[in-house]
Amino acid sequence: MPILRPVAIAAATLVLAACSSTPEMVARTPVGCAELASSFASPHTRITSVEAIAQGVTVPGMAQPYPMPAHCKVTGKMNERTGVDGKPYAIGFEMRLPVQWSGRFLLQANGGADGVVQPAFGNVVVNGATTNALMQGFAVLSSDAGHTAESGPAVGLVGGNLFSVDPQARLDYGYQANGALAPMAKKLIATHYGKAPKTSYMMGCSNGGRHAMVAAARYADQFDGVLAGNPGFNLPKAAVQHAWDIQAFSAVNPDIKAAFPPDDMRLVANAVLDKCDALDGLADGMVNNLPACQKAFDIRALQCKGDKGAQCLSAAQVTALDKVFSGPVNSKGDRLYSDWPWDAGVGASQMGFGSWRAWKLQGPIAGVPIIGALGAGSVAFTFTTPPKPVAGNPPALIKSMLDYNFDTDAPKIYATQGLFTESAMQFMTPPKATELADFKARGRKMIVYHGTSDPVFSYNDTRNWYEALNRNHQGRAADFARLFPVPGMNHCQGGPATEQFDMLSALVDWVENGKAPQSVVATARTGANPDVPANWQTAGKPRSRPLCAYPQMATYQGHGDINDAASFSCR
Ligand SMILES: [Ca+2]
Repeated sequence: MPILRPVAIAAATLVLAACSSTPEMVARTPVGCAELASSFASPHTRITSVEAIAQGVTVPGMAQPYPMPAHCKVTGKMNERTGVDGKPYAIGFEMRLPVQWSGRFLLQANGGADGVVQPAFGNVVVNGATTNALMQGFAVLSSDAGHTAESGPAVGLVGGNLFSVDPQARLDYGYQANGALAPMAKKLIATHYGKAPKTSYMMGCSNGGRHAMVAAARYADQFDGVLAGNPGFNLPKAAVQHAWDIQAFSAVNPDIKAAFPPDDMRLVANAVLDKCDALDGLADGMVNNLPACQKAFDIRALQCKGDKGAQCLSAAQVTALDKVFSGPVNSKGDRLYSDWPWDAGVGASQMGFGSWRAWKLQGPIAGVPIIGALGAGSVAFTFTTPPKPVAGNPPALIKSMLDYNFDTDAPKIYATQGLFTESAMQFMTPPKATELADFKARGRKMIVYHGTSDPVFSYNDTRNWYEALNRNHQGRAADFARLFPVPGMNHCQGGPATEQFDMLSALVDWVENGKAPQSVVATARTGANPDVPANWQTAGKPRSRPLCAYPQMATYQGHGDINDAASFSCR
């Protein structure tokens, strides 16, 4: 079937003369959904299915069963090959192309160890989203980042990381999959709609936030705007912290979940509120003045004078938390990752994949903290060079963390060997992240948000990155990059927080209308998020707050409903 009719070629030539678009991105005769399977051609790319989906599909996890608009769903594979382990590899992807297209493209970066093509709806928050990119008319792409997660009893809890014995799969996971996907997706858009996207975006949280920051550093030519949530931009270093935490908690009790029962972590959270809540001018259960809080709060004040009781912590518990929040060091005292802020969200115990408790102390799988399951597997297979395989059962994973040596094992995140030509720090982290010279020169825009009670990636690490970026740009980083701390939020979701927001629209407004965001209104999922206190509402309307661009913070104006964002300003 011909893709280009003569008249279309003439039109394409005219467009080529008028602008600098690459030949494959110029206007063409649109190719319908059904025809894409046979008509779309791109190097090393195979379309495996196309499906026209009628309006009305709903997406799990959203605040309501919003109907998705009619769209064309395309699935495919890029760069199919056999790995050094003899297994088949490819960059699996899915693209959803709405009938009513806004002219925008979004690369939805997924999280965790990737390995699954999550549906390409472009949800802007993990849970309770009230909108998504597909609803807003974006063409959305999602991928598995170049490998397929393995499952089953034989691989246990490390199936998501087995890909890492293959050097190319590591590079794809780190950055190369997105580098291959973006131009292909734009070509697919140009084929289907007859014109290239007018603007392109990348969005993700957690490891997806890392993907987004890596794209800002490596692929500034591809994306006009980047939205990075709770970004694991130093993921291998954060993984070293996993071992540090497991060792600290195990010193209190070898059964980590028993080291800090939920009541003890709530005690810590309440003590933080006692010292810090009012420092921002309003005792409302939220710590907006995080810097002042760090000076005011001292975990040692919680230590029992005598026996352990309900209102104090044992000496071993205080030592462990102090160690965890100070961050890992080697025997010379060199800092191996970051310190962490004391905040009101550390008592969050929602047993999903976002909460402080689930990551650090007691996860949803076999009661093992996620840092000891997913985290230990990543350390062993993905961030250590050469890989140091570990069995996928909880005792073996925990033991690998207990045996981890901060003098001899931690340096392996910087190691290369043989076919592994890039270290974990090289393939996972954004190069020259505190410079972003190309990104800025091209006029790109970036929004980063980060829950201040994130248990996986320290908010302090992100704040320090932003401070360094700001120094390197003579105090004017805000011209192109802004950081929005989310008080109390845990890992991309959850916690006693207003964690329902649409940063994507704010980013679009900045990129396309030049309107730099000072604040973004966020809402608490009162009633739906169990970490949100019941009184965070007024007459049934849930609490809202402005999220403020760092270093500003939401400040009560002294009058008006304390559950209404309109009573606050960013100062
Ligand atoms: Ca407060």
